[in-house]
Amino acid sequence: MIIALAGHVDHGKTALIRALTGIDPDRLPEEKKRGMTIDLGFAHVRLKSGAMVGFVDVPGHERFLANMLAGVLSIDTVLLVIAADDGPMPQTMEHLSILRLTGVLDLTVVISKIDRVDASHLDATRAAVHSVLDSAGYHAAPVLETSTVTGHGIPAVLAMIATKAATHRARDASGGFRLAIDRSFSPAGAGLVVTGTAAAGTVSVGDRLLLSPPRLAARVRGIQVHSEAAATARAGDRCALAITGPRIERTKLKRGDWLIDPSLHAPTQRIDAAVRVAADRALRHAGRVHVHFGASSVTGRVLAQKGCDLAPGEEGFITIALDKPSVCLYGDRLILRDDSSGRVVAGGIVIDPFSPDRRVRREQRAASLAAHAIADPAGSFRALLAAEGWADLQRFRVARNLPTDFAPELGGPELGGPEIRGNAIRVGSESAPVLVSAATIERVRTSLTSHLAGWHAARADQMGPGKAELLRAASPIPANIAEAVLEVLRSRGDIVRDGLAWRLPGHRPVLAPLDEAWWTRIKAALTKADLRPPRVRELADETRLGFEEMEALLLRFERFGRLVGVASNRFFLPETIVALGEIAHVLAAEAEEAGFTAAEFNKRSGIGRNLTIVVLEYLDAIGVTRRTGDLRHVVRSAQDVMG
Ligand SMILES: Nc1nc2c(ncn2[C@@H]2O[C@H](COP(=O)(O)OP(=O)(O)OP(=O)(O)O)[C@@H](O)[C@H]2O)c(=O)[nH]1
Ligand SMILES: [Mg+2]
Repeated sequence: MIIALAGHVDHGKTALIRALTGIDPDRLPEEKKRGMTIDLGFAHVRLKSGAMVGFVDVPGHERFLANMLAGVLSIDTVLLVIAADDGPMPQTMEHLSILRLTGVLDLTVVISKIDRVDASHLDATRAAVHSVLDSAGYHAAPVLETSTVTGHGIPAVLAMIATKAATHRARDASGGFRLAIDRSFSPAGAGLVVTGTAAAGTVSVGDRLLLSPPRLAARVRGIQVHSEAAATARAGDRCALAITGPRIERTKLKRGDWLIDPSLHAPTQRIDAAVRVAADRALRHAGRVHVHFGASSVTGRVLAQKGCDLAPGEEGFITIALDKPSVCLYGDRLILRDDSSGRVVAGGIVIDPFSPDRRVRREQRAASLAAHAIADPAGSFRALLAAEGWADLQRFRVARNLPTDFAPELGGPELGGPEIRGNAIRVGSESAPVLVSAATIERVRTSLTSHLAGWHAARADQMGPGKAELLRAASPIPANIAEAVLEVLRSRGDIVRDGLAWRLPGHRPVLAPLDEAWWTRIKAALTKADLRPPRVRELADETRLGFEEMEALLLRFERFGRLVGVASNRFFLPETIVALGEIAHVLAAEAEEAGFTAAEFNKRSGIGRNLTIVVLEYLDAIGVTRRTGDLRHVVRSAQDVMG
């Protein structure tokens, strides 16, 4: 169990830890000189039961509020120290507000320095303490009284801690390991050591972790839990990890960086949070803030879901655009401080570490945020799928630090394949599954079917549009999901892919009436020319159609199987090719084993030397003839090949 301290400057937090543990958490020379805590301090004590309890000492001075936040945001149990002579003071109130805004419920108050006041002053302080606890929503918090000078009350505090420790439920250690680094140092001979409170999972000596966001590989060489060597550490443990890594030793580690299981590496710059605004301040929409989570602090801009300021005490959803890639996951506590005044304006928890940056209708956005805020993972995922129409299961697993086999029951008819049971289809790869609801697939099917119907009606002579156009027609669904849905629709036969074109299953392209009229003329010209069809240029001149239009027309006829493009400048009727194949066949039969030459073919067909070469190469290419040196044999009849 870890206990964080809180309270106004000079109220006796550090002295209380010293009295409880015998350890002085103030370690900096500057702190000793000034008698004031500047940075986080740590101490621990073994209780009579054998349980180890850790303490995180924080500075009370408002100037070091960022350090205070780095110490308390991941700790569930807090001792709030209030000096008997001063009573509640501004930082008492601020710290209380921080605890309340981030949902810390387990609070114990210690009225310190009771040796400094007489009985009536103590009564007055007690009354003041109860009054602020009531107004902050902590009326049930126990209140103890101590003096570190006389030792009064110290055993009672230890007894209270022992009671808590006995009933303390160890944090669920499932999920990947996460630890927010609050200190790092390089003791002689021990490489690099980082400390922090493990937020999730377990870690063992030899494990490979990742320093995030910088994404540097690290291996755990040694572990200490509460200053004692250990083979493993788990969620909730205060630990020091000795780490090595090819690039890590030379890196200046920062407080606020994370050591995490590599599968959890996903720095983000846009997060959604459920927050409550401090009782005495408004949270400005589009205002700049310092965001504190884990042990880090980063600046950013608040975008309120409502699109306007949040009033004092109000609860709501916000998106925060962070200035730098940061690490956080669902459920991480956060505190927002106003950029200009530095005061705490709001606090809450991260509900979606990967807030999407796209425009959606406000009602849909509200439904998505409400879904993300649901604590139960399966319930949250189901709500998300219903709100958005699709949901990235792999991202959701990372966001919630869930095992890779987490797959919610979705209900409804079976659509989803082995891993997912219910009313959705899994698209994307096995390792990066995205679920698309049956409703979304139906919606995409309807819109694509009607898009294709319109397309076919407007261009009856064409097969269909390309994929890019269909993906656009499916928007606002992101392209990767639309592409996967397209595959689903194709495999179900709702739409058909033909080469690069997509069409409705019933669609067969037909020639436009004008093209049919042209066909009559061109077919006549080609039939008349018999074995030696005119070139494209000659046809164009003869019909007074432009060269390019003629070429496009002939290509269209080719697409419809009415012509065969034998060379770039000459198109043949299929029956002409069959007739030329027939000549080859006769020549081959006459030549028996020997095969026939190009000259013989030219002589027999009369199509000229140059065209003979072109035609024979074409017959080779389609597998009618086979060439060996200067001779050719027939291997298949042209009638067969041309169908
Ligand atoms: N008489 C008396 N003095 C105390 C008691 N507890 C602390 N002090 C004194 O009060 C002063 C401040 O105590 P700290 O423990 O440093 O206070 P702190 O809350 O840690 O202060 P910051 O870390 O600066 O926020 C020191 O001079 C202590 O000796 C007490 O129970 N009785
Ligand atoms: Mg102190």
